[in-house]
Amino acid sequence: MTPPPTAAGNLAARLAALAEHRGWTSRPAFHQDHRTWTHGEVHGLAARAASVLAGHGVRPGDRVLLALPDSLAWVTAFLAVARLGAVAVLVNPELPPDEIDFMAKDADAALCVTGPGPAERFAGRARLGGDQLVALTPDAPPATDAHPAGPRTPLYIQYTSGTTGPPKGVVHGHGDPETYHTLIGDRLLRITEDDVTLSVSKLFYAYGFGNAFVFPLFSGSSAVLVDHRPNPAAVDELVARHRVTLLYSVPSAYAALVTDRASGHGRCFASVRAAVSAGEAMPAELGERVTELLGAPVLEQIGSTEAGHAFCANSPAHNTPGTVGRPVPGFEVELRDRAGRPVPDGAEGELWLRGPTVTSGYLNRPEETARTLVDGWLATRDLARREPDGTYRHLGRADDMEMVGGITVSPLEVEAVLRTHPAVREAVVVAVPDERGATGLRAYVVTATTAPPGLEAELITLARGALAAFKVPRAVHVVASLPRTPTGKLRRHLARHGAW
Ligand code: 3SK
Repeated sequence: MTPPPTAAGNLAARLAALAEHRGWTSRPAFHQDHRTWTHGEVHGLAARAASVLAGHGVRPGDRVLLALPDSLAWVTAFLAVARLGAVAVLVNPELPPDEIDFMAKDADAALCVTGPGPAERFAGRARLGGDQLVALTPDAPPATDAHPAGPRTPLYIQYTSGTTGPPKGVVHGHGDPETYHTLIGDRLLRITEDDVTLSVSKLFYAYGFGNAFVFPLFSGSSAVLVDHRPNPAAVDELVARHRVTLLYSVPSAYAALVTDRASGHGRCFASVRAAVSAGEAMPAELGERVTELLGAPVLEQIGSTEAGHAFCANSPAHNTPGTVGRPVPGFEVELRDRAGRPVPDGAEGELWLRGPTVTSGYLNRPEETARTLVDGWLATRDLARREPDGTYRHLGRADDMEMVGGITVSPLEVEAVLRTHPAVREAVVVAVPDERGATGLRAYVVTATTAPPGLEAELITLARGALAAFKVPRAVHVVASLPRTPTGKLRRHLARHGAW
């Protein structure tokens, strides 16, 4: 039975009490730009920031949009919203204004806490600058009473974009962060007070939020915050400066790190004890190169905004490279065919799951919710195969498949072949119609260094030697970068339209 709402069930109150109880108040919690804030300072500032937000009219149940770069302002604003019993709407601050406006309207935000920008943005809603919040906080009185909350009381909303349609707001409750910290941060990753985290994925996103906000606050450890996406040289420098022990990133960023190191800019990664990878499958040869570079295991996992955090994961104790590991204990995973029937081990199927942190649904989207949450099971729309040892291999998204001449082709297979060429760092393959309307494959590749002359023809020859004729790209284009989400997932629909 769900426990009744109490102030102790409020996430902000729970974290502040935990820090006191475990004696973490003078231990580091967040580092940014040569400054460090302790757990005690963070919770103290958050209680004061709650008074500032209350003074700006925020009441329990209100939605407060946070469109801020990763920073102490982000952390204190989130905890302040939670303390007031309001709901934080986590938004990528780098999105174009009309996309942020859409979310402000969809969530009916009572207040938008934002970075600098023209006042007319945010759909004409009340707005508070992150820098104003920081300036007002130290002189505000601490809001001592936290609003009562139960595990399912809405706490935050993250937007997820599918390949079609507008982004959907995914709702999570006050109990979810502690649950995925217990299941993943504590039991699988064994995070201790001495760990130092660097997450390339940002706080507004499910992966970054768990890695660099939830796990450090629930474990008494610390995280390095970076207000931009760090390039390989910045990752080197931050790891060395803060003696980072847990690096969380995505395959494309690991590929850049490996390539950059190869060109001689590397520093010392001796402090890193594990490199977690999510967002998409890590090609096996890249995983080996990352392990060699960092001297630490690469732990692949898969999760989703709807699931809260990871639902299948490797751990330092049980790591099977090339797979996303086993279901996180507490989660059940099933592979089903298109008709909803279970598929046997070794066969490809769509991944369904149920578990304690799965969302209760999408904001304002009852039909999407009913399509995605069926009889308590979440349709992830990821394709996977279960190996005889119980690990899962991620085979891409169900909607990633391409059709060529009426035949379904997995672009991942073609991309893996192209990536075996030493000059290729990343590749995406999409089906595009030619001037006659006949569909053929087109590859876009990013090279590790300047593209050698004749690379396009070489890659087509390479594909001919390794693949059936209908899987060979008709054309290869060298590009500077691939279309990706801020967290590194490929935006195949943009590649299909050749526009990014
Ligand atoms: O993108 C993922 O696979 C992921 C992994 C861990 C936590 C959250 C997410 C979205």
